[in-house]
Amino acid sequence: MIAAAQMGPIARTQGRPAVVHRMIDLMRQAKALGAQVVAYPEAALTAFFPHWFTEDEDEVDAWFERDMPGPQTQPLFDEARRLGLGFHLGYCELDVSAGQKRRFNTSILVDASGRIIGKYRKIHLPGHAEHRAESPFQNLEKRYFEVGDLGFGAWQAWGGVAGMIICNDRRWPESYRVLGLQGAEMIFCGYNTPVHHPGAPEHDRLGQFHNELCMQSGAYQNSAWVIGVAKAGLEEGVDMIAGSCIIAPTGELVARCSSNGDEVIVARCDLDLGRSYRETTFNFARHRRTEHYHMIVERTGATPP
Ligand code: ING
Repeated sequence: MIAAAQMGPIARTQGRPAVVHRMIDLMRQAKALGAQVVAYPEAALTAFFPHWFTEDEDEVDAWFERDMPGPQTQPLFDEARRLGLGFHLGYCELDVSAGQKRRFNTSILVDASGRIIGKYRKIHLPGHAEHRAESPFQNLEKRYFEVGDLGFGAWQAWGGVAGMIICNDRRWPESYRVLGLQGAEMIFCGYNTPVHHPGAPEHDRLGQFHNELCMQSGAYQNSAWVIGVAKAGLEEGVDMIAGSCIIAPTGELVARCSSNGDEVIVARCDLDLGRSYRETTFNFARHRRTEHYHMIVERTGATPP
């Protein structure tokens, strides 16, 4: 059984101990519902600070974790071990090595003993690097994070193969395919997705539809379970979609949150369901013809490419 632990807004003033307390409560609910694994959202420990502009480096760094687990996140690892639960966690990673600071939008998989099984650093950073004063809110991931340098990894976990993507990654088919080519059977994806897209307000009405469309297609086309977990609700003036869901390799959405706050959903994720598709319809070795996937671009007329 896999649980998705959707989280409601985290105020800028809400410290990590209070957030971890909420997360432990969700973990206990997941355990009570029979879960082996619980998945938390992207940037689950703090407000999603890329939604506002600051030039103060110390203020930016305060949103990051230098150690994982650190003193304020250790209680989460301890409770997971006590309950015998594995978990997925999205957080903002400050990596200081050789005197250099590197900042990533990161997620990890942790087993029931508290060991970190695998780490992923977000590759598709949406938004912009410069302050857009005219916008009702920012998306400054290109300013605050480096592009992930670990690739898309897959690890043996919970009786199968597990991988991670983060938020905007879920909109790009390559993210799932690179994991599918590694035989990923469970793909964990946290997200912080505003309802309103300042650059394209006409897209707003389709926010939930696109959220499900991209994860359902990724799941089906790669014969994997996809667990999408939102940080949802009105957070520091930015309304974010909820709709956390668990999607089967069939592409069917088998569980979905009905609130936009802290809420746990679970599904019995039978990995044989994915194998059924991987051995037939999506038997990559038998059916994919990568040698024929070349592109021919013929430009006619004066318009340059
Ligand atoms: N957020 C959003 C996401 O990809 C976005 C940004 C929203 C991009 C809607 C395009 C359309 O869900 C993050 N944090 O990636």
